[in-house]
This record gives sequence, structure tokens and C-alpha cells, in this order.
Amino acid sequence: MSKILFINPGMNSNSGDKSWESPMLRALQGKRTAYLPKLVGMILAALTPDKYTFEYLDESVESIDFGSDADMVVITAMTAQACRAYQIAGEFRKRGKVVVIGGIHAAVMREEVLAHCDVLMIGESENSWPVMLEDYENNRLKQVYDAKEYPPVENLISPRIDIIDPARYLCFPIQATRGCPYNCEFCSIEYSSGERYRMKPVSQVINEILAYQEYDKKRGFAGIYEKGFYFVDDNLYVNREYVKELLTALIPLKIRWDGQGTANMAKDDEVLQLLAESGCRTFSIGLESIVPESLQEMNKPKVNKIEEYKAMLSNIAKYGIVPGAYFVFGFDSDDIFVFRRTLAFIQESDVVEPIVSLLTPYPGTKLYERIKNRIYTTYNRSYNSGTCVYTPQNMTAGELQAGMDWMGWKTSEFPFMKKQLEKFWNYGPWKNTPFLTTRERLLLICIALKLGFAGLWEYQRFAFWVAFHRKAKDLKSIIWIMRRRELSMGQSGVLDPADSKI
Ligand code: B12
Ligand code: SF4
Repeated sequence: MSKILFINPGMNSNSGDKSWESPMLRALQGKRTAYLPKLVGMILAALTPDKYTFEYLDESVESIDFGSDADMVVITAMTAQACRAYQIAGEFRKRGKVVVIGGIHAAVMREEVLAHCDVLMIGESENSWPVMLEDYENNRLKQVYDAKEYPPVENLISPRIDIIDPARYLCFPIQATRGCPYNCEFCSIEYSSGERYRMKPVSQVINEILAYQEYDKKRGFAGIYEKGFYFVDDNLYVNREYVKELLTALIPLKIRWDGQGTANMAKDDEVLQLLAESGCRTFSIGLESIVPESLQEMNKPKVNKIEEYKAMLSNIAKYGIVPGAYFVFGFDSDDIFVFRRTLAFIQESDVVEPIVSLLTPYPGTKLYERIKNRIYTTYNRSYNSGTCVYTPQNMTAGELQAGMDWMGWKTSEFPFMKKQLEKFWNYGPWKNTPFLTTRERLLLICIALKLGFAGLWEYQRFAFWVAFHRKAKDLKSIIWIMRRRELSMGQSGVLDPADSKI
């Protein structure tokens, strides 16, 4: 019987071996956890016949044992993981294992990926994985399997849950749709999942959520269901009727979930009401830029109207959902003032969770084609959406990088987190949340001491400030702010309120 080892590699930026080592997590929890298990690993496991042993390894929470007795090693990689994927592949090939690589990066950098593996798999797994396994069994493995077509999503196999260790994750993936029709210049979705928006039948999505519940029951522990879910869909708001049907069906399940979609969702009161009722706690919208010319440049002006941004964010908050927003810096129309202006916008608006990144020309995107002669480094460790890899037009690369670093630093400072938390306390349903109990305050003081021990002074100040704030409310939102700040800074190990021992 053959054994397959699936690996989700660490990020290039942390050489793959330390990505779990979040300082805040170590200070508060002392164990390796990550935000989300890798959905494709769970899908590949489900597509694999029982006669194989399938092992799932996520390098953001575990180290790799290169002495593994697996016969085949399967690696998935987005560009920010590609270098680490090659290192891992090289080690296993030296040991005589069959190495298979697939995923978003493999889909565009075919020649290059092929040099590092025995089998290159292009496209979505559902069509090609079973064919490859059959060829493997019959000793006729090909070097390249190209799925070509996107599989219809009506009968997609449900991911296998039992291969992951739920204690290691803070929430669990659900996918309702694949693809996005919007064509933003910098986005990879068009080539990885296609322009056609494919919607799973709502009943299938619900069954996948219920399968997590069943699994909890089997284990006699409501861990997964209590922690909640993350919709990995890049854009949940493409088909309004579909999203309404989906949200309505989620209501009786009483789950907590996070997700993301285009900004126009924030104007749709009927959908926002359903979003709140269905248990959505954070919904992030792609605002991308507060510079009108930059929106034009990225081909997103149709759904994004800057003059509506503040009202949109307030509208999300009004329904008791934590508003998140994506911002990207480095468009040709951006100048050095964009950072300060965006920070001011964040502070003045209701956004609680800003997620900032640098424009990155991922191979295969239209952006890459347009600015490839300005890219001064090949994609490598620097391709992580936080490092400048090209020469922008209205500032130097150094200025762009410094601006990004400044944003990251400013949004992790005590005054910023304090302001974000006050937003929570001041709006909508949070207004009536009870004040912290003495026990909760004592716990926060313990957390603050631990944070100080780890040298996280800004977080420590924040925790102390809250512990002694007479009108402080809702411990979960407090820890949420610290945890999400860290997550949006690109760390993979984070703290979950439901998971912490407090
Ligand atoms: C969840 C997520 C994350 C999580 C990942 C954690 C986890 N364990 O899943 C986190 C938050 C860590 C993350 C981080 C980043 N992410 Co991200 N992320 C996603 C997201 C939203 C969902 C991924 C997912 O599960 N998709 C569903 C699964 C089923 O799809 P899939 O993995 O692509 O797999 C399918 C196929 O690709 C294929 N496949 C994949 N692997 C394999 C392997 C084999 C053998 C085979 C046969 C097939 C196959 O089959 C699958 C379908 O059957 C995607 C967008 C999206 N919807 O895909 C972006 C996405 C993958 N992220 C992206 C980026 C850029 C990033 C960041 C670099 C920057 C950022 N600002 O987000 C950071 C990295 C930070 C850092 N420190 O360096 C880009 C990738 C672009 C690229 N060219 O690599 C995407 C596509 C978003 C986008 N719109 O451009 N991300
Ligand atoms: S709307 Fe979002 S998912 Fe769709 S193409 Fe634009 S950035 Fe990508």
C-alpha cells in the first residue's frame, strides 16, 4: 500500500521553518497554531482512494520529517511559498521519493516548477488527481498533468476533515464559489480559478459545514464548530440571489464565520442583515485604494466609489459585523503621501481591520505583463505582498518600501489598536455588551505581563490599558484586535479567543 504525504510549505519569507513562531502566540499560548488548514490538502485526501495512506502536513504548525516513509510527496504552492516548496522537493527527491507539485504557482511557472519535481500538476485537482494516481499505480506516470478545464462545482467531493488536527487551527475552511468575473489587474484569481463564477449548490455547502459538526460529535468535542469558519472564496458577492440563498441557509446552523467580497456588498442592506443573522463576525471588502486614478489603473472603478467608502464601512458596522478592508500601495498614481492619507482614512472611518499590502506583480497576472520591464528582482523570497519588487512611477522603490513598513508599524502601535477597539465599543450591538468582569481584567493583566516578557511592548500597553479601563467591554473583541493585527501583518501563527486558555 502506498503512502502519500501532502505538504503545505511555509512562506518563503520565513524560510519555511519558523512561520508558526508568532511572538504573540508564544507569549500567550505557547503552542503552534495557524489560522486555517489548507483546503486543497483536505480535497486531495478526499479524492484519494482508501487503499492509500494519506498524511497531511502543514509547515506553519509542524516541522517536516525528511525521513518520512511516504512513497509520494505532494506539495501545493502559491508564489509566496514557491522557494520553500523547491527546497522541500529537493530534499525528498534526494531521498528517492516521487515529488508532485501543484497549485497556483505551478499553473503559471510551468517550466520552472518542472525542474524541481517529478510530476507537475496544472489546474484544479478534481479532474487531474485521480488520473495521475491511476497512472502512478500502472507505472506510466507522466511529467505533466494539465487539468485544462475547470470542473463543474455541482458535484465536487467534500473535503476530508479527519486528516487535520483541529486543535492546531483557529478556524476552518469552507468554499462556496470559485472564480471571479471582475478582472482586477493585479489579481491571480482569473488564471487560478477562472473568470467564470462557479457556485456550489447551497445544499452542498451546508452539508460540508454539517460534516464538521458531525466530526465534532464523533470526537465528543465541539472544537471546530465553536471556533468557526472562514469562507476562502475570493469574492462572495458576485451573484446577489445566490449569496442571499446561502446566507439564509446558514442562519439555522448558528455558526461564526469570516469572509470577504467586493465593496458594493456594503451598500446592500438586505444582504448585510442576512450576513449578520448568519453569524458573520468579520467581513472584509476590497477598497484597495483611496486614490481615484489608482482604482482606474487596476480596473476596479466600477464597484469602488471612494466617496462612498466611509458610509459603506459604517453600514457594515451598523449590523454588528466587524468591518475589514484591503488596501494596496504602489500603483503608478500613488505618491509618497498615499500612506499618511490612507492611515488618516482608516482612523476616521469605521474600519476595524485594515489589511495592507504592496502591489505585487505575480507571474501570470495582467499587472505582471504591464510592468515586467520595471521588475528588478525575479519572484523569489521577496514575492510576499509586503516587499517592493519593482520601480514605481511616482516614488522610488525605497520610498514605497519605507511607506509600507511605516504603515505596518503605525497600525500595530498602541494608539492605533486603542482607537480600533473604541470603534467596537461605540457602535451597533456592541454598545450593550457587558463590561469586563474582575476575573477577565486579571487575565488581561496576566496576558500583559506575558507580552512584556516577549518584548511586545505595544501589545502590552494595549492589554494594560484595557485591563484598567473602567468601561472596557467584551474580552473576545479585545483579543480579536490583537490577533487580527498580527494576522494582517502576514504572520501565520495567531491567537484565537476561543482557543486561548483564558
Ligand atoms: C486562505 C488564503 C490565504 C491564507 C492561507 C492559509 C491556508 N492554510 O489556507 C493566508 C492568510 C495565510 C494567505 C496568505 C497570503 N496570501 Co492568500 N489566499 C487565500 C485564499 C483566499 C484561499 C486559498 C484557498 O484555500 N483556496 C481554495 C483552494 C481549494 O484553492 P487552491 O488552494 O488554489 O487549490 C486549487 C487549485 O489551485 C489546485 N491545487 C492547489 N494545489 C494543488 C496541488 C496539487 C497536487 C493539485 C493536483 C492541484 C492543486 O486544486 C485546488 C482545487 O481543487 C486565496 C484565494 C482563493 N480563493 O484561492 C488567496 C491567495 C492564494 N493568496 C494570495 C496571496 C498573494 C497571499 C499573500 C502572499 C498576500 C496577501 N496579502 O494575501 C499572503 C502570504 C503572506 C506571507 N506571509 O507571505 C494569492 C496568491 C497569488 C499567487 N500567485 O500566489 C491568492 C490567489 C489571492 C489573490 N486574489 O490573488 N492566503
Ligand atoms: S474583485 Fe477581488 S477576486 Fe475579483 S478579480 Fe478583483 S481582486 Fe480578484
